[in-house]
Amino acid sequence: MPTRAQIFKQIEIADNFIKYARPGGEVKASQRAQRRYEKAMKMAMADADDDAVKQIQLRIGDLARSAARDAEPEIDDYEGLGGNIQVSDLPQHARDRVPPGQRITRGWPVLHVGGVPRFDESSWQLEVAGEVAAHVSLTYAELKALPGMEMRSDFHCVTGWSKFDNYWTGVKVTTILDLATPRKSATHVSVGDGDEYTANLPLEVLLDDDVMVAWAHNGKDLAPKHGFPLRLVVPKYYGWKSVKWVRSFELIAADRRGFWELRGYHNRADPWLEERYSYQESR
Ligand SMILES: Nc1nc2c(c(=O)[nH]1)N[C@H]1C(S)=C(S)[C@@H](COP(=O)(O)O)O[C@H]1N2
Ligand SMILES: [Mo]
Repeated sequence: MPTRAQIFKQIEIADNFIKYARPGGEVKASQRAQRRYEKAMKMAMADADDDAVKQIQLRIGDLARSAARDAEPEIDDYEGLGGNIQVSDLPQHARDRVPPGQRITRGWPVLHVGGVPRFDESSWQLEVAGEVAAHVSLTYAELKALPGMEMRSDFHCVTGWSKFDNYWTGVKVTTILDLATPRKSATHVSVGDGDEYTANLPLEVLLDDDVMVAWAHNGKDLAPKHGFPLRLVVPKYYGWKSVKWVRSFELIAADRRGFWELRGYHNRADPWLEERYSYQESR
């Protein structure tokens, strides 16, 4: 019987075909990915592993939709990679900052599903809704008038790259959630980009003082592909929790898996524990 790790190895290979497709090579990459997903599907079915079957189905569905959208090149625009730095070449104090299985990138990869949304300030709003005493809706000007801050943090993507020393400018998420006064019943938050991307986090994680929404990085406005006009930054977890183009915080009374969490990634996503895949959750 195939193990979950073997099934997810196939999924990882498939994902990488898509993520690292060369411009013009998207069709071939998605055919290769399709074959790997099918292989993973056979393995999952042989194991009668219903969770894995559902997760793989979602990914095959994504593949079909992105083909229908004419293979959005933004699925992977691997900009300015500038080479990786070997962990062994880092001084000891910096080595201690690299979670297991990660490598350091000099550039800043761009990673997301779908296209980059256009920013229209006149219709843009940031919503705090759900289990709150007062529904809050902020315009961009109102957001920027809140007490701001700058914070330095490291960023770790589940696909293996880490980017050190990011200076983010923005507002702490607590400042925003406080405006809405979370109800006692609120335990989790579904953070959304206003389209189909969401990530779930425990409320207490979002209330940590290293969690913020940011509009600038290293002193410059974020590029649209990195999340302008606003992105979430959750340094303690893998990058998929740091929702770009963030538009909503929905406070909920129970946990609800987000986009990647439904597709087989770990619900919590602590890079120091290498919580990459959902099959690790039962450990
Ligand atoms: N709205 C949205 N936010 C997203 C994603 C996405 O697909 N859509 N991808 C996530 C993933 S997997 C990572 S690693 C980071 C990447 O941020 P970057 O492109 O600025 O490096 O964004 C996260 N935020
Ligand atoms: Mo990621």
